[in-house]
Amino acid sequence: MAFTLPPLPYEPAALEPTIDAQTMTIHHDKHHNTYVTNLNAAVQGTEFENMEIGELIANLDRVPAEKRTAVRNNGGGHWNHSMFWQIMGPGGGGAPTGEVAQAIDQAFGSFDAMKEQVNKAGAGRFGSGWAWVIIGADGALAVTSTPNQDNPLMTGVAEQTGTPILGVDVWEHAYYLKYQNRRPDYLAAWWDAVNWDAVNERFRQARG
Ligand code: MN3
Repeated sequence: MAFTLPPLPYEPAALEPTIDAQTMTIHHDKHHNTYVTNLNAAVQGTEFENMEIGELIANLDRVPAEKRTAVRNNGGGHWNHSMFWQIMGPGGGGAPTGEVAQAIDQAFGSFDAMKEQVNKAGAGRFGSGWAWVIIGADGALAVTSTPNQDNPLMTGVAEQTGTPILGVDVWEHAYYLKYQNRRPDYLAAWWDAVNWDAVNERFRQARG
């Protein structure tokens, strides 16, 4: 069984004006699709093609050395983007809701304080990567960042290990058509697209 590209859960224009339709279409149909294609090429005919993607990227040490980089980059890309589409949505933004709102206040003092940390992590990530809010080893929310398509589930690879409940793509392909070199502007605007119901669902699932 091969990994498959999940459909965008809304129209490509649904996140405008925060993210333009052309960026969404290229990002999903081309970039994410390429990660899926390359991941499948790497794991075809191995036991790894039947693993759940989160389990696969959390166990890169089990992948043979000659395939590990391909699985790390493309498996990470597949997981990261599958999450990214889900935690955004039309009519998103505003203040966090539900249980995650309380956890944010506990960990960071306020939503604004958390946003500032995430935006700083994203703006400070040299080159391409992601900024994340994770449930860390101590069970509390924390902000971290990874290069390339690395993911906090990756042991010994990610800057900090944990379960992401939210992540923002800071590769240029995520924002360049609309924001050009202004990554901080993209990050500041991005929160208007966040689907807090979806983030709450991830938070609940991660806590078990
Ligand atoms: Mn991307």
